[in-house]
Amino acid sequence: MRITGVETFILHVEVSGGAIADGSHRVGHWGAPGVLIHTDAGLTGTGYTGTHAHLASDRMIALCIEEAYAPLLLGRDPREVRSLWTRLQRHPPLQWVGRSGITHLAHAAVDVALWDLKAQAAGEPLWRLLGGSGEQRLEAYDTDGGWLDRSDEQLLAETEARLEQGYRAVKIKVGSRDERGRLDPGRDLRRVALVRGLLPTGARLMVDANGAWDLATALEAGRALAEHAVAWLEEPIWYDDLPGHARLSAELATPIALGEQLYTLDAFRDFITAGAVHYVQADAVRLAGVTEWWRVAELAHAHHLPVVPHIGDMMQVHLHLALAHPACTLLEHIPWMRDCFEEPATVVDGRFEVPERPGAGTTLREDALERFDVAR
Ligand code: 0YR
Ligand code: MG
Repeated sequence: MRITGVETFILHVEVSGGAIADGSHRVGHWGAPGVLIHTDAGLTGTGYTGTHAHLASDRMIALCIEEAYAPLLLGRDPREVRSLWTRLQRHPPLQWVGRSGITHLAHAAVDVALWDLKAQAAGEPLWRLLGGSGEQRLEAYDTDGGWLDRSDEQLLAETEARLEQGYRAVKIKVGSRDERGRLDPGRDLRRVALVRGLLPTGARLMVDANGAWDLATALEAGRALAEHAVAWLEEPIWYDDLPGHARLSAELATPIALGEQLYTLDAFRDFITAGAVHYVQADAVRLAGVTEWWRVAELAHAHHLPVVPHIGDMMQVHLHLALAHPACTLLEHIPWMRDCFEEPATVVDGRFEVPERPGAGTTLREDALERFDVAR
C-alpha cells in the first residue's frame, strides 16, 4: 500500500451553549485542523488535532502538513507508521523549527491518520489492532458542565442532568475571577460544595483550574478541596511549572492531574520522575499522535500511575486507546464534535459503547466537510 495524496481540512464546531469559559480560556468553537491521507488501496485515513478554532493558527497547522510533511509521506507505505513517526519527527530542518507547538500538532494529525489506515487495512477497530479485548466497558466522566461562565443555578441544573444521564463522575472548572479580574477561589470552593452536596455517595468530583492559579492560591484552595473529597485537582498552576506541581503533589491530600498541555514524552518523563503528577492526562493530539501517546502510557504504567487521557480529539481516537491500554479505566466526555463522525463515541449509563468500525474512529460523515470545514 502506498500513499498517493495528502489533503487538509479545518473543522470548526460550536461548543455547548455557544460559548464556554475555563480558568484560562473563553471558547466559542472547537477546532480540528486535520488531514485525509489517500492510498492506492482505495483506503483513506483521517487524522486531526484539537484547537481553540483560531483560524490563523489552524491554517499554520494545515500548511505544515501540506508543505512540510506531505513530501515525506508520498509514496510510502502508511502501515510503517512507527518508522514514519521518526522520519517526520527527526527530519533535521523540521526538528530545528519545532519539537512542540504547531509542527507537533500537525504531526499528531498525520500520525492519527496513519494509524487509522493501518487499522482499516487490518479490517479492525484500532483498539483491537492494539490488543484490547472490547469486553471492558470503559467508565466516562463528564467534563461538559461546570464552566466558569455558568451561574450557580445553571451549575446545579447541569449536575442534576448529568446524574440523570447516568454519570457517576463529573468535573467542574475552578480558577474563577471577580469583576476586577482577581482570582476568586472563594467562588470556586462554594461551587465545589454545591455540586458535592448533590452527588450521591461514591460519585466522583474532579476540579480543573486550567493553569489559572498561582502557587499560593493552589496551596491554600487545594487544602480546602480535601474537605469535599475531590478526586483530583487538574492543572492547578502554569502548565510547565514542574517544581510547583511537585510541591503541590507532595503537600496536598488531593491528587494532581495534568498532561493536556505537555507535548512530548520527555516532558512526561520529567513530571513523572519528579513525582509532580498522579493522574497522567496524555493527549494523543497534543503529543505527536498515537505513537507518542502509547509511549507515555507505557511510561506512566511502569510508574503505576493511572492514565486518564485528555481528549483534544473529542474522544474518537482516545476511546480506542483507553480500551486497549491497561493504565486506562476512565475517559473524559465532551460531545461537541459528535455530528462530524460516522461512528461518534457514545456513552450509555456512564459507560462508553465499544466501537466496531475498522479504523481509529476518525472517519468523517459525508456532510462533515460541507458543514464544518472553514478552509474551503
Ligand atoms: C477549553 N479538559 C479541559 C477546553 C478542556 C478545556 O479550554 O479546552 O477546558 O479541554 O481542560 O480537561
Ligand atoms: Mg483540563
